[in-house]
Amino acid sequence: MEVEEIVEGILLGNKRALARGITYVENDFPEGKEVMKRIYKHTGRAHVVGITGFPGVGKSTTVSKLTQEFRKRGKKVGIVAVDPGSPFTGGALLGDRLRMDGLDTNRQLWLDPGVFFRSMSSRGKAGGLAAKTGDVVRLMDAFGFDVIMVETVGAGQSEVDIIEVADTAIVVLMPEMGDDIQINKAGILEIGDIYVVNKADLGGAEKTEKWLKAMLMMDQEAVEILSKTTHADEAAVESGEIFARMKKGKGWIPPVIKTIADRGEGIEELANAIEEHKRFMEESGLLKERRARRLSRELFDLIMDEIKERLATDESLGFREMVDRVINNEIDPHTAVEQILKVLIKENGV
Ligand SMILES: Nc1nc2c(ncn2[C@@H]2O[C@H](COP(=O)(O)OP(=O)(O)OP(=O)(O)O)[C@@H](O)[C@H]2O)c(=O)[nH]1
Ligand SMILES: [Mg+2]
Repeated sequence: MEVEEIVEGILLGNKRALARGITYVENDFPEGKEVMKRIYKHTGRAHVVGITGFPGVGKSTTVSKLTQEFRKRGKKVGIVAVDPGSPFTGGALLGDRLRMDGLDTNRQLWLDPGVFFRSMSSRGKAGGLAAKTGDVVRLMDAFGFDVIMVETVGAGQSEVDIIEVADTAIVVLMPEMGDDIQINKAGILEIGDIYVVNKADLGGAEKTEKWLKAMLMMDQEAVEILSKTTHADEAAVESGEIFARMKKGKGWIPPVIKTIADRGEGIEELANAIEEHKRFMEESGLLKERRARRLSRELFDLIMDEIKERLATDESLGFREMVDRVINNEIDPHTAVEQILKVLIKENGV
């Protein structure tokens, strides 16, 4: 398929073109970059939802049920699963999960023009994975999905990066994970816009819920609001009403939602919370802000990558010679950098 055909196909809602475009991007084909350039102005409409959490907590099950819920609400849903399914946790591949839930990835799913699923392996591409995921999301966005969900295992930095492609970040936990310091270490308490305590049928969900709420309350803004409430508000804290009140203030206090994903319990409430967060982000102007921050970081990374690539491949820039001169104490690193930058800038006639 030619670039032109792929771009037109994507804009017309042709899934084969979309799949091909994703393959090009995933494999770093030059055509991938070309496709990305041309579809860019058709992006920015979809709401991107990231779903992360430790292996086996029920992310795929949640994504699958949310897909059904959003379809009921008339929304078209694109799904990206990054490194889905860890065999040791009993986690199923997201594709299998969708199939089990009646959203057959091979038949029904392909017949339903409103759903598209794609998985990406994270093996061997730790560095560029977040950028690639971002591009795949953009292709789906240009295609016309209303909601794009990205599932990723939240256990390290690259996953935290991936969650940053999201307009709404959901962290899925399960009971008895509450006091686990791993959660703090993974930075998970900073990234969530919505928290889900799944597997509520296992018991102990309330404890985890309370712990989470307490941790999330430590947010400075929340402390301020709380300091103005009296002890008579304790009941309001318990019932969650105080959170609703806080949300009406400046900030967003991440709600904590209990679910039993495999039975679909709590999924409607979760979908509501996602829509509520979307509204909040739009109305407060924070969506624009978040996206702007993301884009400036992306541009910065792309520029750095390009410079590194040029220094490594374009011998006329004299990077290797400069390294040798530094090794031989002929020149200091700072002066070397200044001289290389001069060459780089001159080369482009700036
Ligand atoms: N008891 C119980 N089990 C659940 C619930 N939701 C999902 N599970 C089960 O938990 C296991 C893992 O579910 P997945 O949805 O594959 O979890 P995951 O987080 O996507 O797993 P990875 O992708 O491997 O990290 C499966 O056996 C599910 O059937 C729930 O609410 N309660
Ligand atoms: Mg999964």
